[in-house]
Amino acid sequence: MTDLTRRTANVLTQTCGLQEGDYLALILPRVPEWWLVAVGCIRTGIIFMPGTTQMKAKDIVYRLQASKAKGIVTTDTLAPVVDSLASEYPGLKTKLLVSDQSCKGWLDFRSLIKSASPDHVCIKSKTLDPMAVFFTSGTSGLPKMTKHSHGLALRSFLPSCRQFLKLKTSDVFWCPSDTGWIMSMLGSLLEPWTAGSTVFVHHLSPFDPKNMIQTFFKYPITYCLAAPSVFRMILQQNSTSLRFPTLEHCCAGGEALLPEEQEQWRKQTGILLYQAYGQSETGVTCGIFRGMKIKPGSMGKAIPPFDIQIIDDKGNILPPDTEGILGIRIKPVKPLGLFMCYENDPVKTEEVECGDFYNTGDRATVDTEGYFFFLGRADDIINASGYRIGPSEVENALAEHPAVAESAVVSSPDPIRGEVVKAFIVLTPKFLSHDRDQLTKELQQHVKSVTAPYKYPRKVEFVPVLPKTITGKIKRSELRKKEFGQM
Ligand code: BCO
Repeated sequence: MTDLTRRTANVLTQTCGLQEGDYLALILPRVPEWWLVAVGCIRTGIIFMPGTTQMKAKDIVYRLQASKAKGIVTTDTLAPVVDSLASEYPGLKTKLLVSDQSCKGWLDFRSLIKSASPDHVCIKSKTLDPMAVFFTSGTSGLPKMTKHSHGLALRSFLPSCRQFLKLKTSDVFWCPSDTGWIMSMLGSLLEPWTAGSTVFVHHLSPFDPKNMIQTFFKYPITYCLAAPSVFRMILQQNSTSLRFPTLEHCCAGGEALLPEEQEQWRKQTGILLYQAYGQSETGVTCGIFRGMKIKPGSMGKAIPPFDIQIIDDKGNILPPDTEGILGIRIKPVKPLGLFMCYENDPVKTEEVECGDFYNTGDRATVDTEGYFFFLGRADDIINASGYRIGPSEVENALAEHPAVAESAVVSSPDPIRGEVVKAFIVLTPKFLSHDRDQLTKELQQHVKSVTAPYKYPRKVEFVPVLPKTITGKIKRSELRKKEFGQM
């Protein structure tokens, strides 16, 4: 890694001419080059922006424009998509291809690192210098650029943070999260790297829970950190045995986990399923530390240096066992590893400040022993199988289809994915007589083709009108409450 990331740093700065502070889109699947480019960027101060390979042209061009990216690293599948965006975003100074094939106008990363010099001196970055940007969905508008400093990486070295995963050098750690998410940055890179553990990587293309089961039997994996949906999907396979030979510890994060699911996992695998909580803005901030008593349904205790409190909408701390907003203290001192800001968006950055706290937008309670219990989102954001999805992103995609007069997208409960995206659609007159099943499939396919497919509405309901306020605003909360049987 030392040799290869030094070479990568030289490719990025010398061959590509990128400099400290430049933005680089990093859109790769689980291939070694993802690790090399991320660490190469850390060495050089180039700000990298991981993104899922599920992204479509619209998602990519938005990210390039919003960040004014100077470079991109991607695969031969996405290279033609990037080329098709040249007129919309002419600012790319460098395009690096990770492939065994060549592509006109693209630099061949694999051959460049072979010939690059293995000597490189890291920049003297400061803790609070920018390191990476993760795009994260909001209730409205396009995804926000969540900017993180080098503090995100340094946090993994803190003894207090190490207490959470308690990784050992003998651990073989598998975090199957997509390389576009902060969970992968922590679980596949920063945490095992700083602890000296072995990282286990599987291409997982496509994701198949049967394949995951076989992998646990075949390789000496000791530790797995994944979204609860992954563990649920494994349980759903009705395998004859889930007694994995080397697996010792499992932790679920990214979405809510039910006590029944924890119990089912324990019964079938003989291993406890721990919980963690975090966001793109925060990394993992709360969790059941390895060896700590599990309280069913709890996502654990605050991981120092994070001071987490349940607050009201003015930032006042609420007493134990009272429902409120999950707040992370940012004043007088912002904890190491919390995001710096939403880049180019001081208004949204300020909006999430609530007194002395960062308002996570999540509702929760805390008991007298400091265990937190997740209750749900305070806004319209959907968390489907660990993906944070903004309703307007899906509504905008639907609006491009001629059958859709208007739509409202909300979260709906699902036994496997926790929540799924549901679209309530008012049809245009021309499509009123169309076959509804056929139309549902067509609209789902349409969303998959214009934006990252994980956002597509798995449930669709055609309605004559949408509930609205007197000022004409769609009442998503009313629809959501109906889905969850609260009305
Ligand atoms: O289910 P369908 O087949 O109808 O559709 C799926 C895919 O087949 C499809 N798709 C994928 N790539 C495509 C494509 N379609 C067209 N073109 C392509 N290139 O789109 C749908 C994608 O949905 P999915 O990703 O949920 O699919 P899947 O395979 O069922 O995966 C299940 C999970 C559980 C593996 C997946 O949902 C997942 O990885 N979830 C976890 C997400 C995660 O890691 N979240 C953490 C975020 S960071 C965070 O929360 C902070 C915590 C510290």
